[in-house]
Amino acid sequence: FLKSGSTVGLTCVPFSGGQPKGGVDDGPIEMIRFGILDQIEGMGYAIELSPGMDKYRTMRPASDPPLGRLKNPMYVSMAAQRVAEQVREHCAAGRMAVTLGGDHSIAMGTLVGSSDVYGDDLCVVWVDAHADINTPETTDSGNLHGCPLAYVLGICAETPQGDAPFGWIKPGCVRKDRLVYIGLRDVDSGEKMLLRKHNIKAFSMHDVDKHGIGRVVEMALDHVNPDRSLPVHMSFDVDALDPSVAPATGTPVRGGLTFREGHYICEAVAETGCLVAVDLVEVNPALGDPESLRQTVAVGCSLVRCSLGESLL
Ligand code: Z70
Ligand code: MN
Ligand code: MN
Ligand code: MN
Repeated sequence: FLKSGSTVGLTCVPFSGGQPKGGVDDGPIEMIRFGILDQIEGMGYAIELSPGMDKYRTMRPASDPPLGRLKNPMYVSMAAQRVAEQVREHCAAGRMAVTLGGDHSIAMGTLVGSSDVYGDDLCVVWVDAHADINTPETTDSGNLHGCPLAYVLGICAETPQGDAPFGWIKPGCVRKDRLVYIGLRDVDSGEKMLLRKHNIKAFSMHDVDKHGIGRVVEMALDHVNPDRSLPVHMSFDVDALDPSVAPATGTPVRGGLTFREGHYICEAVAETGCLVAVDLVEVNPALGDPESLRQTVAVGCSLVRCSLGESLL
């Protein structure tokens, strides 16, 4: 899909409205301070940066009452809709769409953007401790970063319409049989029911222990993309990594991917040549001491570089 030596379409999304902790909105700026732009250019890519990243902070509506349990529904919807436009433009121009979050609710936008261009060929590899597939009916927390997949898969009990929050999302723009998870270990009971009901493939940390990361990535890609012929969007939540590797994140869960396992996933997906979009989300520089921050920002940048093929010889 994309030629090597091509352009990265970078979208920075300083957004924290999908969950209650401040600081995750500073994820992108900390990754830029750490040198992600120079690092990507140093690999031989040109960068086309989406304009107006400050708008994500200022577009918060004055009034945004909960919708059932859902918190900040209009803010999350508006921000994700803008992400969708920016990612769509990068994909349509044939750029590798790289999106830096921000909390994981922004993936509603990245997935709508990429699927608008690649259609239902699009495969999604979701790397996360969490399944992020709660519907408005199943969510306990009301935090929308736990819900992005429910909207794009179109599995909410009622499909939002028109100007209502999330009414702009085409339900089913991501196919259930083209989604696969790696790294799960903190899945709500309602989410487990949804995964079973919709027959969605998931490789938990148990599977990583049992088969090893090499087999797990191979099985995951075999499920969504057996001929390695379809475009792949990887959405990487840094909390998939063990908290000893990525401590500065809002919901650390012990027993996660090692440094190498996380990087292996990115390398193996890059190696297929099918990658068209990458999200790197949930880096929260406000959580923990300066060394935790540095370590987490550094690993986030490193995962992005590996996804762009840094370690391929
Ligand atoms: C829980 C919820 C979540 C990330 C926490 C947690 C979701 N299932 N996602 N941290 N990144 O609130 O829906
Ligand atoms: Mn701040
Ligand atoms: Mn998570
Ligand atoms: Mn997530």
